[in-house]
Amino acid sequence: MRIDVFTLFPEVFEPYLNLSILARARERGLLDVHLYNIRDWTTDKHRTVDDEPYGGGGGMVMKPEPIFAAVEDVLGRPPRAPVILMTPQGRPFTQEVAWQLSRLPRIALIAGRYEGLDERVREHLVTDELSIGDYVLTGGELPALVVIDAVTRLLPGVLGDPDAPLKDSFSQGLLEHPHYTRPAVFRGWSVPEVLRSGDHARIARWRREQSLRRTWERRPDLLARAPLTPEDRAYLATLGWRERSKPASSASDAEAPESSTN
Ligand code: 9D3
Repeated sequence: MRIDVFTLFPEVFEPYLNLSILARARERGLLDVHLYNIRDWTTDKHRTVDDEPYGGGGGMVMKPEPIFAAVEDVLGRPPRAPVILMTPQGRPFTQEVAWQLSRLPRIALIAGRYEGLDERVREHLVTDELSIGDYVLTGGELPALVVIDAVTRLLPGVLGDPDAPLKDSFSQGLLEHPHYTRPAVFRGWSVPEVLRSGDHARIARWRREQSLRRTWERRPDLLARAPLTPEDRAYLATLGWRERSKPASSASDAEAPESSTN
């Protein structure tokens, strides 16, 4: 997969892209990231990328010309791949969106700065807009890295176990069960006996129940969409969960769990 990134701060991306799984994916040719500095497409002496907003008010707005020039130079005119703008107003970036993007041969990401960019970029260049969540960052660079990271680990061959991404908690629709490693006792805190029992059926059941319990306690909104077996439902019922009718719902209208001990 090829990802072209358009940014005013390409140097922000390099250290992270050169680490661990992303570095290996790049070395192996599974991921081909190209970083472009939008400022390189300015034509004035001061390399101006922003200007005051029409209509007044504070802040600065990214000028359209260098962004159009950069993207069209690299992707053609019209661009021959999706052009995705990272913006707080975008549609939510989820694991499902990551899967969809991972199936594309090429995408372009625009990371904005300042109060935003000229609306004509959105209207006539951008094909999709993504947000990574409801909090305010100083720019689109970290969101672009988040997208690259989440998408790359889904590319065929990137992870050792080809089924690993399918087992991810968000692909399963539930939060993960607890994990333990040696030592069996640390500061007097023991690893749950079941995990050392060697009884794989019992271990699988325990993990499933922990996963269901955690999801119910922390993210009850996820349960409405998760694929649940009759056994799952029976276990959840013992925790106080009741099957709800499912409107096209959001996190805020899911029923909260009782506060509980572990
Ligand atoms: C002053 C009004 N702000 C809107 C909330 C303007 C504004 C703030 C911060 C415009 C851009 C930004 C920088 N953020 C991003 O570019 C961004 C972002 C984010 O801040 N949160 C979650 N996802 C994203 S994707 C891009």
